[in-house]
Amino acid sequence: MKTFDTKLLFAGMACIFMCGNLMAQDDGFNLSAQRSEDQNVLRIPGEKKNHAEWVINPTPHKIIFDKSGKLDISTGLALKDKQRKFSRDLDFITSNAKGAKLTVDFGAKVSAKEGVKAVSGAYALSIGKKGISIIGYDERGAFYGIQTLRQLLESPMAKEKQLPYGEINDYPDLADRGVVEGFYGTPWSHEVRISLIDFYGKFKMNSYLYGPKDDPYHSCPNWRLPYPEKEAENIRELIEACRRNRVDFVWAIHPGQDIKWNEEDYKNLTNKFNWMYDLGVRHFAIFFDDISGEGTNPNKQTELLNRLTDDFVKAKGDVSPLIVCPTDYSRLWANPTPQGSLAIYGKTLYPDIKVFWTGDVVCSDLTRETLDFVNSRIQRPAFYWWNYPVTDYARNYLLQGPSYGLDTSLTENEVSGVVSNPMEHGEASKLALYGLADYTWNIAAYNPLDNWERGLNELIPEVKDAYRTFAIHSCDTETGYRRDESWETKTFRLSEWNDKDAETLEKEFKKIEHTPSLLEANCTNRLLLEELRPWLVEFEKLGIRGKNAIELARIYRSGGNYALFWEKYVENLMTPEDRKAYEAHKSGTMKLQPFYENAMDDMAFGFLEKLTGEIPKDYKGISSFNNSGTILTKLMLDHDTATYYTSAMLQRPNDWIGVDLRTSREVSEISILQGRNSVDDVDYFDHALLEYSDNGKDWNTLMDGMKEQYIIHWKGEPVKARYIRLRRLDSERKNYASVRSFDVNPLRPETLGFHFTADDIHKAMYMFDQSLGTSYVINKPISFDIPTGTKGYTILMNKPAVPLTCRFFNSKGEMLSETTLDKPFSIIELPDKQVDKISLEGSAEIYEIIPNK
Ligand code: 14T
Repeated sequence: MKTFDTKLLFAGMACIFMCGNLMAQDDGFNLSAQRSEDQNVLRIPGEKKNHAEWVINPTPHKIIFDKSGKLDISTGLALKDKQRKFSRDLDFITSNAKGAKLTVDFGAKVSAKEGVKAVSGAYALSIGKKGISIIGYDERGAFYGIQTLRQLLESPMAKEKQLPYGEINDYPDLADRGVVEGFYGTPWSHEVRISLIDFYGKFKMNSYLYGPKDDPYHSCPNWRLPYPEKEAENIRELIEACRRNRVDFVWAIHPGQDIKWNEEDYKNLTNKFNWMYDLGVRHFAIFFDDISGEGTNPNKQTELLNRLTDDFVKAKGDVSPLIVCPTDYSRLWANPTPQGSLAIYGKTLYPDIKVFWTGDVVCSDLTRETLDFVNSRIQRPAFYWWNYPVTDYARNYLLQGPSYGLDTSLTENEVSGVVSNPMEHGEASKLALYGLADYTWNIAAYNPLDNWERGLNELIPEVKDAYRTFAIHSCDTETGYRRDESWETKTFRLSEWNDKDAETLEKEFKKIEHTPSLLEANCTNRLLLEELRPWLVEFEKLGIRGKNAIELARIYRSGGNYALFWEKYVENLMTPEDRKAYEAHKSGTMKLQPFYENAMDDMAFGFLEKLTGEIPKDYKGISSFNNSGTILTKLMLDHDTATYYTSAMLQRPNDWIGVDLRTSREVSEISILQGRNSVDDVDYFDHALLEYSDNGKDWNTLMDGMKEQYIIHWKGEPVKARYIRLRRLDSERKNYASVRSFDVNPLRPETLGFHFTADDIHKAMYMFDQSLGTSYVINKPISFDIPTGTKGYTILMNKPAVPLTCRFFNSKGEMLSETTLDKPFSIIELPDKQVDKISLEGSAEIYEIIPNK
């Protein structure tokens, strides 16, 4: 499998003229940082409805039930399948020649009589004295009528096997509705693909575009070669599954990275198309996304598509018009001028060829504005490629939120169709697809929140509530295409504590803790459960630590028992392994984890303040970017230069990144590491100013006009400041901004004021830094001199793996006595004799050694 990052290079190339800089790094360079998803989190429109009567997805255009009578179907139905097409589709019905009649028919003529709209997929369904009739405009329409009937029979109102008399008249708003398997990463398994195709049919989606980036026979290097027999057989089966579900199987080719515009490659392409035709493919697409070089030439692209239309599509006679994804598929880097490729497409491409568009950025909302932009250039309504719920750029998230961000005033005049590009987790993508199916069918009636509620019930009816709990807290991407999350949960800072809110939140955390086992025990969709599992494991842990944080806050607030508080506090900290595991499968990033982090930090801060009587020395990251309220800023304060805070959005004039020292302090030294490295990174302010402020309003300059400086160091006459920041000055640069470390008054062993020894004194000094955000793991003995006036020490550590032996020495180096420390909260009282030095031996993680005066 190719990895996303290397593949992404091409997309980055495409955006060079937009980003205005060359990306110098190649090895392992993460191009996803070039993306520009805007960081606004919009609320979810719509509201939950009461579905006591019926649930039909997608929402029908016209549905009327009358109270004049009911049709009894308890004895079964007598089927009249006039054109003998649907026997396999009606297996949900008990057949009985003496039961009420069920007629199924289709065709332009019969359907016109019933007032059915003349578009593919339209149908009328009526229930009356004479039985049930389903009339489709075409076969697909009748099939959809059957889907509606099935859902009606599963609805609450059919419980007693009595259907009220009524009429449904229904049709799709858009001609193309469905899915593009277009992501980077492990392509879907055959089993999941089949399960998804059944899902498309059930919910009236009619397009499945096959284009997984990591299928070598779709893309480079093997696009010229026929599929090996096993893969070919699978494709035949997919086509058959699509046929059963009246879905168009569209096979896409991605030849652009190494295509030569010569006769030989033209032949290679038609050969491949012919092989695919022989497997049964009748719908074709060509993707020119994420490529560089010769292949991007729009004149050659359109020439190829037109020629293929003449020589292949028209020659075959039963092949649909082609679909193309241009290299300029997003406004982010599309050349808007009349010379740009979109305009060239508009001028030269045959009008029936459909053209993809992803919106203003790669993952973005479907808006009228973005369609106005593209349609006026390509001279046709665009085919929208919605990059949701795809997570190939953020694989540690599972997107389980509502499908929203789709303008409900659009029509087929602006958008010819919409397909979703899902996650590599196909089953877990169904929730989002349930929404897209609804939107594309009945745009004006689309209610994202209600659709989501219904979708949960469709996917895991056995334990809908548990799935809901998981899903509502697993929506956002943190820095990608932002989605609202945990919208029913109220979190708070410790300073805003009230018992009622705390109890409610505690209940939610408990619910979260129990959600995974409920799903494991009850969810019957094995494939779905397998996809969710790694996230469920982390979700349970999140529930536990959140619940514990609240319990801990009660102890903290009661103020008394320091030892108990500290013991429980360290127990509830995440270890580096915990963090790594959570990082790989994240949920609750918008509210729950930040609650945990903030609550733990706030308590640590307050606790240390109580113990020392001084304001602790740790500080907070702040910035002009709207992710600065999150815990991401911690990554520049963790004394680990491998991790960094990133704006995750393009830098703009006057953007800044800095710290809040929580109180006014004397500042005499500042050390900043910008960028993700100091060699050739692009994510930094290449023209910057260092400034400070005591009130957050009036700023004074410390260093001005710094150009292309990753490493920033200031040392000088102390200034009084609470806020320090690095501000962007005029620059052409439009990348993200990242900071690896932002150190104010950096601590040094020699400035601590006493002598100490340890195997790594640069890390060991964090035992004396008046911050609980840092710690040191001792396995080898350490020792430190005791400043005069010290009466003893409080040691804050985790439960020692090997109890610490604490030895006291006099100035001659003679040992006076020793004692054992085995509690996380340990107090050392100095013996009466003249003690000069202490040594500690054992094994523990020490957060802080606090002198008691
Ligand atoms: F074809 C396009 F419409 C498209 O969206 N192409 C890719 C797609 O395969 C991928 O799944 C999607 C989401 O990550 O984004 C496109 O790929 C990109 C785009 C970038 F801006 C990959 C890296 C980028 F930096």
